[in-house]
Amino acid sequence: MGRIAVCPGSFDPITYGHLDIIERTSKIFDTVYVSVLKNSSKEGLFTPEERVELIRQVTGRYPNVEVRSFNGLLIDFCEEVGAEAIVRGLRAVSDFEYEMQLTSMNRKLNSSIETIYMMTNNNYSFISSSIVKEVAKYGGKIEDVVPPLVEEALKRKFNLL
Ligand code: COD
Repeated sequence: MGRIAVCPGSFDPITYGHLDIIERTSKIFDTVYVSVLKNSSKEGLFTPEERVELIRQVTGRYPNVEVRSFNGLLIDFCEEVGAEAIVRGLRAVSDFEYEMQLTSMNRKLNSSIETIYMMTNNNYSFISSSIVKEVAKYGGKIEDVVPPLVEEALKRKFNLL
């Protein structure tokens, strides 16, 4: 089993920014669970099942990456899979406040699970799922920010194929 980490998120849809964090985490930990939140307050473009499927396809080349969806609290999912760390990406200062709240609350709920932050890769620091969706919706070029499979799925969602 070894050392286990969880990379949690909405992943609506997965971008090269997410993928970079997942890949780097997979080099440090023995097993990485990419966990897709089901009970989100935000209405997603993709269903949790569609997001899981897209992530599975684009992470297929990493043998130690498993993709799951979860309901409820992140910390409960971490306990269930035996993870010792949550790994999150940090882009700009604007991410910091939310991440601080998330980490502090998770630590209050279970102090034995550590949260680790990875600084975004400079090439991807400007990417977010929401910006990608907006650009895709109006037919803009997104090939540099999401894998080809995700680009196709987005075009299909917006009836551009
Ligand atoms: N570069 C680097 N990292 C990036 C980039 C980028 N371009 N884009 C995104 N990331 C990172 C994010 O920082 C994050 O670490 C990860 O990728 C996923 O991003 P998102 O936006 O898909 O994920 P979020 O922020 O919507 O995820 C929120 C959670 C699902 C983690 C959170 O809502 C949660 O834990 N919910 C469960 C309920 C719970 O336990 N609540 C109490 C917690 S206080």
